[in-house]
Amino acid sequence: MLYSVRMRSAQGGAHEKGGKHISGAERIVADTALDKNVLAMVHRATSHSRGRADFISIKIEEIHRENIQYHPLLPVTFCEAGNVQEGRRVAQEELMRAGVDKIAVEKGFHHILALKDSMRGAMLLDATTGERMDTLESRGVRVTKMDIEAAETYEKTLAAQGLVGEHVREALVLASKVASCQNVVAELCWSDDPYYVTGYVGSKKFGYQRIPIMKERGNAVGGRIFFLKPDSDMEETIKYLEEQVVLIKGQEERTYVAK
Ligand code: WAQ
Ligand code: MG
Repeated sequence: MLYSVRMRSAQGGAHEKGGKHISGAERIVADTALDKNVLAMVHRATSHSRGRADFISIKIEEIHRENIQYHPLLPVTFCEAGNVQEGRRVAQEELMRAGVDKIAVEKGFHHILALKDSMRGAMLLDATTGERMDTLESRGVRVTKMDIEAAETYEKTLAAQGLVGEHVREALVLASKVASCQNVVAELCWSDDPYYVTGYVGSKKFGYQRIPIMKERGNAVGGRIFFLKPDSDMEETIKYLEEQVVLIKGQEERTYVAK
């Protein structure tokens, strides 16, 4: 039996009561691994670099196999950047190459850089104008109900590329689900963990473009933007991102290229 397990944690009370977002996690796990995963999430919320959570919500739902969609893992490209400015320039170029208009890219950066504190989800922006399309304000859209199909092989393949740790493990799966959404043109992300400065641009066209530095160390504001085709149906898009169960199939035979 499979379960979707998701966690969100905050400090100063629940998110909806104004608490500060600390961390979140989403997994699909076998019943035999449920307790282990739930414990790991509790541990994560109470010992996070963004602070100790005093509110933790964990939701566990059984998954029915007939509702699962399978999508491919995005290939990873390693981009080069020596400082924040270079990293952001690379990200801007990659977003435009993936089909996001310049004005929307600029507004996208502005949206993240204007945040006083991180959101718990992502902003949905029109890829041609940069206008916000969702109405979820500081909550944003939280992508859930996804995981990698074969975790052990995946983690080994990542490790062989020097990609270790939860951040990349989870971000690549999330980016693969997001890229599988028909209405998504590209994604921009960097972490809200103060000491994790790596980010990426994701798209179905060009995969996961990993950018080594997107913000200064110590900065606890990060974010995610999904750039959408202009006429995207909001209800359908949000439903896919938040509700559709997706398992990502690893592609061990893929070559990983340095750029
Ligand atoms: N759905 C939508 N947005 C999310 C989700 C989610 N499930 N999880 C996080 N976010 C948003 C939210 O606004 C966070 O503040 C922001 O993204 C950053 O989240 O080495 O760690 O979990 O290749 O801190 C990318 C690079 C790491 C990994 C990203 O994001 C690598 C990361 P974090
Ligand atoms: Mg984080």
